Amino acid sequence: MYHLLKGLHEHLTRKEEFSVIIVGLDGAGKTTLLEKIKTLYNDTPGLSPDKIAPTVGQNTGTITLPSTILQFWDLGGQRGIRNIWHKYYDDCHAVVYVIDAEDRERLSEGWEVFDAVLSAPQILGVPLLLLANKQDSPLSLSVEEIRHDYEDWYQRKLESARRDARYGLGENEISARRERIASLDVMGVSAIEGTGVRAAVDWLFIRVQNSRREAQKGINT
Ligand SMILES: Nc1nc2c(ncn2[C@@H]2O[C@H](COP(=O)(O)OP(=O)(O)OP(=O)(O)O)[C@@H](O)[C@H]2O)c(=O)[nH]1
Ligand SMILES: [Mg+2]
Repeated sequence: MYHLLKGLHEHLTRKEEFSVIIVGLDGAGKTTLLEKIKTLYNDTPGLSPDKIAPTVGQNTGTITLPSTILQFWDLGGQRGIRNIWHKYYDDCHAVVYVIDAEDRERLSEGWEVFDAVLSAPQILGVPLLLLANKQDSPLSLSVEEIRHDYEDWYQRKLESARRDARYGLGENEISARRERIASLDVMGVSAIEGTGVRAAVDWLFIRVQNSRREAQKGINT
């Protein structure tokens, strides 16, 4: 009887685990964000910003929410390390792309890399959140400006692809991409100050739960 009750209790209190990858250019603030998430949600605080060095490889962190464990994988963003990101795509339940909203000179590079993430087939149906980081800086673009900048960049890319038919995108790919852009959620955060970070984690929590339900519906129908 004890074992039966213990098993039942374990079943009822079992927490589901979801993996979230955090990607973006080097210097975007991914590790600062992860450490802030740890500080906000765990008893043991994460590293303070002055202790954070550029990431070579990955950092991980786990937080516990009602009936859910979110495991974060913060992947290094330097050019030479980006080619390992795809190894994490198959097993992730959500993707966070961090853009440095303060660094106008690197926005195009940031969109180039974002575009490659968006078009990875393994994460087509996976919730994707774009975070415009460094909102504490008066030089940063706002969420609206970041969204427009990305849309402008994408239009320019489409136009140059049309001019050069060799690199043209298929119509199906264009419309799939358009849908994804239209439904893209963009949120503003300051990883240093923590502003907007709880809202971003709430978004992830809701979206991983929903996509799990969608997947279950798919299995049951
Ligand atoms: N003003 C401001 N600076 C930030 C913020 N978040 C990060 N930074 C700074 O941006 C720099 C890079 O931060 P990291 O967290 O190391 O960036 P990263 O994306 O992990 O970089 P890689 O590990 O190289 O991929 C550091 O100097 C941080 O202090 C923020 O919200 N506001
Ligand atoms: Mg880092």
